[in-house]
Order: sequence, then C-alpha cells, then structure tokens
Amino acid sequence: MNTTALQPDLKEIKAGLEKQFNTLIQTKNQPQDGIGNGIYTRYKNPVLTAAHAPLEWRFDFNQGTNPLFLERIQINATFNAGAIKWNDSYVLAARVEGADRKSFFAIAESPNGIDNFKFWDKPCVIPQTEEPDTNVYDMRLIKHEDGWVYGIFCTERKDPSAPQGDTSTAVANAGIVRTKDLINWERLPDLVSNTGQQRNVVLHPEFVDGKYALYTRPQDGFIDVGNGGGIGLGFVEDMTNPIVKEEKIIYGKKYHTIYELKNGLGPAPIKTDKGWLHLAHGVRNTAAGLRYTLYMFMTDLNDIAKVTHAPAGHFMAPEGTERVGDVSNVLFSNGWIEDKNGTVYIYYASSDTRMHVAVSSVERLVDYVINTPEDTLTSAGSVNTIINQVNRNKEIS
Ligand code: M1P
Repeated sequence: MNTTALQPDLKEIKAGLEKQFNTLIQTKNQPQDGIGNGIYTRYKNPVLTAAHAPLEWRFDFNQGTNPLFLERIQINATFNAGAIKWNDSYVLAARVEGADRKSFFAIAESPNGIDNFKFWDKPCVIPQTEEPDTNVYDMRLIKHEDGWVYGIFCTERKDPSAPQGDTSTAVANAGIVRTKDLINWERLPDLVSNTGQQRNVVLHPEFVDGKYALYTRPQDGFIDVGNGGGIGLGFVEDMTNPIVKEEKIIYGKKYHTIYELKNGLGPAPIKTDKGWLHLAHGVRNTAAGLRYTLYMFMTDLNDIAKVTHAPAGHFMAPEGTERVGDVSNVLFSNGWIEDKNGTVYIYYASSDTRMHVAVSSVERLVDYVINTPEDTLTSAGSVNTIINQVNRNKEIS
C-alpha cells in the first residue's frame, strides 16, 4: 500500500482547503464605501490574516505521518509588518505569530499593494547573535542610501535579573539585519545604547553628516517606559558596530494627548519637498486598558531633530472590527510604501491580529500634516479652534 498518497476523503479535504485558501488570497479588495475624510481611504478586507499562512506551514500532507489530517502547526496572527517596494511588487515583512506565541518574520508579496498578498514559501531565517533571541517582532524595512536594505526589529529575551519565580519579565532591544535580496539576512550586533531597553527603533534612510541616524524609543521597563519614552534620535558611525552614545528626545510624551503614556516611530520617514513625513503610534491609558492610535508629524529637511508640524490628535484610530483582537483597541504601523506617482500605501495592523491597507498620497499627507490645527492642550483651546473654522466658513457662505 502506498501510505504517502492521500485516501479519497483526505484528498477531498486537501482540495477543499486549497480552494478556500486560493479564494482568500485572490479576493479583490475594494475601497470602503462612502465619502471618507479625504486624508486616506481604508480598504474593506484585511490584506493579511492568520489564514493567509501557507497550508504547507500548517499541515503535514503525508498520510503516513498525519493519517487524521490534523493541522500540526497553528498560526495565530499576522501583524505589524515592515513594507518595501521590491521589483515592482509590494512586499510586507510581516510579524507572524504561531500558536506557541513565538513571532517570526515572513515575506508576503502583492502585485498591486491592496490585495493578492501571498507569503513566500518559507519564513525568513534570521541568524542569531551569541545571545539568542527568544522572540522577534515588528521589523522596519529601510532602503538606506548605503545600498543595503536594513531590517530593524525588536529582539526580546528573558530578563536575567528578574527575581526567581518571575517568568515573564523580559528585556527588549533593537536587533539589526541587512540584506540585498530579502532572502539572505546578515545579522549585525544588537544596538548598544545607554538606556535600559529599546523598542520601535527605525533607521533614517539617508546619512546625516556622514552618520547613520536612528530613531529610538528608550524605556526603563518592558511595557512601562518609566522615565523613558518618547521618540529619540541618535547617531551611529558604523552599522556593524552600532553604538548610540547619546539620544535626544525629538518627540516626547505629553499630558492629555493621544501619546500621553508612550509613543514610538512607525516606518522610516518619507522625504517630501516640505519636510520628512513621519507616521508614529501614540498610547494612552483608559479604563478599558491601553489604546494605541496612529499619528503623524513632520521634521525639517535640514535638521531632522526639529519637528516643524504636529497635527492634533490621531491620524487613524481603530474602527469597527479593527477594535477587537488579541490585544484590542490597537492600531500599529511600521510599514508604508510611496509609489513613484506619489501614492502612499499605509499598512497598519489592528489589535495585534491582522494587517490592513489604507491608501493616500504624499500631497494629501503633507496637506494633512501642515494644515491640521495643532493640539492646544485644553478643551477651551479646542473650542476656539472649531469656532475659528466656523467663522472662516461663514465668511465664504
Ligand atoms: O500590543 C500593542 C503593541 O505593543 C508594543 O508596542 P509599544 O512598545 O509601543 O508599547 C509592541 O509589542 C507592539 O508589537 C504591539 O503591537
């Protein structure tokens, strides 16, 4: 008897699974109905979900070793993806999380940026340093002017100084890889900085005074940023010896804002003729737990430490089904792609569970960042901002 061939009913199950999978991958995505806010257009379907994970990752198709045809390796979520335009394709380096809670990176590719995202055959193999990573996540993909594509991600390890019995306290730091083909990754040493922990570290795409510029997010603890927090900026002479001697906070947390508790940069900034466009996330505490929303700001072309424009409030917040997931009430973005025609594909994850796309343009984002009123930091100030606009509208009616 040939034990490797599937019995008819199992063959049917496999064919059914493949059909279901192909339908999911090939479903066309549509913009959300109605007139939106003019700033961006959300698309209806998530672009990546756990169900997008290839069947070969999940099933052992050998009847001899899997006679009951059970799913052997479950995938829990696909989220927080870095993004890059690659040979005319739109590519995401997704954070894929298995049922075992371990995250890893896998490349998914789409011909149009809004649907048909398909994972490459195998997840990325990230070489280890002498101190192996326990968990890795949230890769930013940066095409640097030195010719390399860098992947900067969070590497997490158990805190060696945690008291006995504490099996959850961890240390987060920035892991660094670089590649020329998105297949072979060269591991560089982890970032060395003066702060206890780092997450949301991003490389600026250009040299600044001959140095690599890194946006950081220093923090005292693993979840709680303590006295740290804020988006920092530091410089490194050589990425193969990545030591940031000094970090300057360029965008700090502030009372009664959407980034009151902590914030962190998203993808690498986009260069425009008005300044560097930044997308970031801000976190505040609520009775329902932490709420993560996305916000934007702009920095000076000649001084990347100088914030020139900071629109009030969130740019994008969780809506509808985006609000619910493994970590609810979270939007997080670490990837966007600017096309040659100025279209911007904003890839964002909802509630640490799935990936979505919203489409905008450099023109719209620059207008949003420059012309949205700033936060006055008081209710009376917000009322005043609205009344000013009402009065201006009355003048034209
Ligand atoms: O769970 C929400 C997010 O929490 C962390 O982000 P931050 O360090 O800014 O709090 C990260 O673990 C991120 O992956 C996650 O989406």
